[in-house]
Amino acid sequence: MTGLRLLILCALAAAVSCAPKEESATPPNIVFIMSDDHAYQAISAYSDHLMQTPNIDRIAKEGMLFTNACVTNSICAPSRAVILTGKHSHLNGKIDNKFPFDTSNVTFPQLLHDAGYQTAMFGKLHFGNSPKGFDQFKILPGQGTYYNPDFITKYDSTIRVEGYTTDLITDMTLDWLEDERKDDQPFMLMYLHKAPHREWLPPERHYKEFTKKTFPEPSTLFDDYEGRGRAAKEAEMNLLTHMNWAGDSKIYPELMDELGIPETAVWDKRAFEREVGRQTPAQRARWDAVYGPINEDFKARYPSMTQEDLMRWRYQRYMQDYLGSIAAVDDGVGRVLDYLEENGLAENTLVVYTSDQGFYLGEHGWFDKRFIYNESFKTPLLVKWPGVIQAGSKNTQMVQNLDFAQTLLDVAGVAAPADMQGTSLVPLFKGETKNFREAVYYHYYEYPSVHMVKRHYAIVTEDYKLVHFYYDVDEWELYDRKKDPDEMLSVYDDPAYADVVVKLKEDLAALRIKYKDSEVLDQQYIDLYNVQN
Ligand code: SGN
Ligand code: CA
Repeated sequence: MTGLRLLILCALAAAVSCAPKEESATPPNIVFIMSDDHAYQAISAYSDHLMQTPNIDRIAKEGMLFTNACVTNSICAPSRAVILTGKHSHLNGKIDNKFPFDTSNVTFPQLLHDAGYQTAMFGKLHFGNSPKGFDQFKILPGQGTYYNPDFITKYDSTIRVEGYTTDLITDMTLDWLEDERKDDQPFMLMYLHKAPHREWLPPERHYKEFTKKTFPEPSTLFDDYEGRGRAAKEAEMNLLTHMNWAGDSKIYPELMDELGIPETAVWDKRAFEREVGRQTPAQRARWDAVYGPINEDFKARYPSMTQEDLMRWRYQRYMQDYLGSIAAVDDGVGRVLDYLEENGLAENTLVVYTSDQGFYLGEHGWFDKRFIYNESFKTPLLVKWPGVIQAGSKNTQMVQNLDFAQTLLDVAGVAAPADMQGTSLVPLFKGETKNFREAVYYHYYEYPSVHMVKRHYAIVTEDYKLVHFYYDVDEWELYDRKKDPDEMLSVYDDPAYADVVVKLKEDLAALRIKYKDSEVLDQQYIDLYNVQN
């Protein structure tokens, strides 16, 4: 071999061995997309019986669909606190929507920022304080509104922007990518929708379309809550009896008076004004052109409607608005994915789509969340990461929102603090199939409060769910997840399950120790809650 040939070969070998090194030396960008109250039942990658979500589905087509992702505490701000801190609610302190978030918690965006990531957040945070570790943010105050919303900006001013919230959050996200993103830094972007949170208000293009549709009813719409304990019976989230007429079903307050329909909650009509009343006269006229005839039709039918008819009507009204507001989220996700592709960013960007928790779409006759029962315990999770996650893959492991912080730190090559309590999902992204974990721990606190879902903690395995409701009850429930996927019958007192109960109680006690939860903490949070309320 001549000297020259040897030189060329060496240079080639060096180039080849260098190539992967160089790639792994460029940390991937992260786009974390989260919506608020988006049920997995309303994502066509999971099931298309209600609607099509072609853009959200793209993430699963090009990446991985998690079919058993769940939360640790099914409510908005606590879920967000778990996601940011990688710690259960009882340790990060944000046990419910009312407690302020303790900003001395270390969050994963702060760590990514310290490690050289450019960071930005747009949309709903719901903490009562601004996020730390962000180069840029525009967030909705509290729950935010759908039409002509206010935003809190990084520089503490509040701006009011005309338009539809979901589209505005998307515009802000795209503007940041276009105008502020730096080429020489990886970025971590949190794109956080308010939709489809109550009161479920779609943009004009979608309310026109969705108010004409009829949706299949869930088999448990007329659940009578027999077979379970007091918690399910006493919860206040039934479509027929607890949904607001004006605020939720969009019956005009004047028509309620005319028909003699009382407010469901004392803030029923106020909720309508708060949202619908925010529109400009021109927006309102277009809204009335669609919702006016719905009110007329209801007025004509109401006198002859049975309770069953009313339940069915309210379910359809609910789905039309809820799913219509998701259609706009899907449009926005499509615009962001297109931007990444068109600007050469898609290849080195990990994209997550999730929700802060699941939601009831009429299952058990309910709306809202909070319970550990499936529809609110599970949450959508779709992740794409070109070159790492195999396109079109599915994962059935019990992963939790508790895992997100460590996962995203791992993706970026940043060490996670030892006191974070989740586990990185990166091995799962790479195709690891061995059992990820045996059981997950769950703890819900916000009671007594809106919807009246009792405090409970639980252990969930592939096969069972063992739940302890406490505070003003002391009741246990056990569900056989394989035999009773709709969770209609607690088998806690069934002698056939006596051994299962014993074993799961031991495992639950061990999980409480592992995650540093305890009866002492339960009581402390009850005392604190009572002081606050
Ligand atoms: C509001 C809603 C409730 C909802 C909570 C918490 N009522 O109070 O239905 O459970 O927020 O939601 S509303 O008519 O005022 O919207 S969360 O997503 O913030 O946890
Ligand atoms: Ca929520």
